[in-house]
Amino acid sequence: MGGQEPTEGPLTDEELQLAARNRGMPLEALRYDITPTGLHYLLVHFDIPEIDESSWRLEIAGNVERPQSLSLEQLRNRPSRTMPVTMECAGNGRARLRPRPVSQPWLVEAVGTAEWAGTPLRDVLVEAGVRTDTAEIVFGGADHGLQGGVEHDYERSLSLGVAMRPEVLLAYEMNGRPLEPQHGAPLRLLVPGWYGMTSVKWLTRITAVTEPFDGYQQAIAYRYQREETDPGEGVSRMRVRALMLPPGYPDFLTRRRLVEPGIVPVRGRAWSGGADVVRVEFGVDDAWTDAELLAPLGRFAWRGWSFQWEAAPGDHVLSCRATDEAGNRQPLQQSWNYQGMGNNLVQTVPVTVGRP
Ligand SMILES: Nc1nc2c(c(=O)[nH]1)N[C@H]1C(S)=C(S)[C@@H](COP(=O)(O)O)O[C@H]1N2
Ligand SMILES: [Mo]
Repeated sequence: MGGQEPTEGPLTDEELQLAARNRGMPLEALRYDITPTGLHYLLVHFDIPEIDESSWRLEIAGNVERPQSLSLEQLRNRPSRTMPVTMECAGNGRARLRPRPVSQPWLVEAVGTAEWAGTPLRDVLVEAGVRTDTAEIVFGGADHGLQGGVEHDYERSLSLGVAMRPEVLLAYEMNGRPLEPQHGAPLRLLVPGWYGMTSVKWLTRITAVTEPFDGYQQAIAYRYQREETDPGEGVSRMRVRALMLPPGYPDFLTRRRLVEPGIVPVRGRAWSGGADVVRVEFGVDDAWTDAELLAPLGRFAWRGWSFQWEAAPGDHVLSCRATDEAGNRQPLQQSWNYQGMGNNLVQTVPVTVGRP
């Protein structure tokens, strides 16, 4: 994210390496309310760190009255909360931009919904006695690497106000099981509604600071920039988006879908980090009709939708387009930015109806 010039050409070796390490959610997994853990998307910047859970501690320090050093058992003995939360990578959609920002080349599949369990961060901060002149809380991971020429641990910050929101968790379980190594074991931050980079995995340090945090993953990566020299604006909440389960069956190489003519039930999911999803439109060759919305799964989880498509023989392009309560609606044209962040351009699914 950052540091490499955008390109128009085929995938680079660097992008292919990243794509082979970091899986997306296969779109047929949109059929599940809760994404099975092995189908949830994954993004690991550096290496999965080696952590000994028996000696692991969460250190809470900085601008606090009572610094803390908490074991996993102490955290598990605190009040717990479980909730379905949809998480999406801020880079989802990047590979559809032209020119293409060079980084993890997601198309649309960097999303998943899990039942996360943990203890609310807020009470832990209150017990540590965070001082009132605190500007931000910095969350440090145990993973380490080089990005954009800068050596660092993966670290991100939140304003004190966001960190104190009741839905923000120190999460130790995903889908009823302890976190798996790739998802941040033994503990991660979970910030519902925000793009995934906020939810720091392999969490080991929480530090209250009085000045805005200027670490690499905060001040340089994850910014909406017009160009490399533009300081840009920080990426935060997930933009509104709908996805569909591609109907019919795929051609192996092109992924074009093949369906029989007649009524084809199409379903999908829609979410927004800013407000509730209130509308999904289904598009066939640029003609749009409202889809039916299903009951929400939870305040911070995606919402199902369905549409009965009358498929006429021939080649078609299907799409879906969500709108949230705040009036945000997915764009039909790309809105380009240098790092390829937050590209919620509508999904398009090429389909052949009848024998090709
Ligand atoms: N410590 C640490 N936390 C991290 C990351 C990372 O590389 N290191 N990746 C972030 C990004 S960019 C995303 S999108 C989510 C992905 O979470 P998942 O792999 O559990 O789906 O984790 C975030 N937390
Ligand atoms: Mo991400």
